[in-house]
Amino acid sequence: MTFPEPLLRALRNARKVAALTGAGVSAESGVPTFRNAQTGLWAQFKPEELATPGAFLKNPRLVWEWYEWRRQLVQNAKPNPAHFALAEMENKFPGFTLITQNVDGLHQRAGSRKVIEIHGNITRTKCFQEDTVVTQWNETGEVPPKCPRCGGLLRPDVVWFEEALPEIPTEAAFAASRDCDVFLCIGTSAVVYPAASLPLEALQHQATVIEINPEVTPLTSRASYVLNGPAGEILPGLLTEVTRA
Ligand code: BV8
Repeated sequence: MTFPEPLLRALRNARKVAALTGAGVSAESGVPTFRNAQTGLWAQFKPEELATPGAFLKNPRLVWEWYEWRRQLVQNAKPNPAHFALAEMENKFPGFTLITQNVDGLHQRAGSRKVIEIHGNITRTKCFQEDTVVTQWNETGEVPPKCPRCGGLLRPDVVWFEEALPEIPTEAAFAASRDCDVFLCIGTSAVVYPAASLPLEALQHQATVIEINPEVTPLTSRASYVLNGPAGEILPGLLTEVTRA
C-alpha cells in the first residue's frame, strides 16, 4: 500500500502520537472480534448479553464459562504483525501512547511496555463483591469459583457494559487523545462509548486522525485519512515508510 505523503509527513513531524486499538488488531491472531465473536457453542448469544453484571448475576456459570473459553483462546493465540508494529512504534515514535479496548494482553506479549487498558484484562480475575484482584483461590469444582477472602463470586477483571471504566487509565487515555498531533484508530467499530469518543477528542484538538480498518465505521467520514485494509498488513508498511531515512 502507498501512503499519502501528507500522512507520512504528519507522522514524521509529530511530537506526540496516540493509538487506540480494538478487536480488529487481534483478528489476525485468530481472536474473534466482538462483531463476530460468537462461534459454535456461543453462537446463540450476543456479547452485549453476556458482558454485563446483570447477565453474570443471572447466570454466573454461563458467563464465567464464556470467559474461560475466551481465556483459553487468547492464551493459545500469538501476537500478529500489527501488535509487533505497534510495539516498534513505542520505540520509534516520540511520545507514543497505546490505548487498547482489547482485554487479551497481546500488545504486552508483542513487547509493548506501556499499554493503557481501558476495558481491563481477561487474564486477571477479581472478586465481584470486593472489586479487588484475586490471584489464587481453592479449586472446589464450583463454577464460578469463590473469593478466598469473602466467599463472593469471582469474575474476570474486565469492564462490562453499564460498568464504569477504570478512572486512572481512562483519564490517561483522554489526556493522550487531547494532547497528540496524530491519532491512529485501529481495528475498532467505534460504536462503544466512552472509548469511541477518544478519536473525536483528538479531532477536536486539531490532531490528524488516521483510521485503519477494512470496513467503514461511524468514524470513517470524520477521519483525516482512512487506510482501508487489515492492520497486520498496513501497520508494518506504515512504520517502514515513516521511519525510512
Ligand atoms: C459505561 C470488555 C457508564 C469486556 C467491552 C445504555 C445503557 C447503558 C450504557 C449504555 C447505553 N447506551 C450506550 C451505553 C454506553 C455503553 C455503550 O457504548 N454501548 C454500546 C453497545 C452502544 N458503554 C458502556 O456501557 C461502558 N460503560 O458507559 O458506563 C457508567 C458511568 C459511571 C458509572 C457507571 C456506569 C462500558 C463499555 C465497555 C464494555 N466492555 N469489552 C469483554 O471484552 O468481554 S466492549 C467491547 O466491544 C470491546 O472492548 C470494544 O470496546 C467494543 C467494540 O469492540 P471492537 O474492539 O471495536 O470490536 P468490534 O468487533 O466491534 O469491531 C472490530 C472492528 O475491527 C471492525 O470495525 C472490523 O471491521 C475491524 N477489523 C476486522 N478485522 C480487522 C479489522 N481491523 C483491522 N485489521 C483487521 N484484520
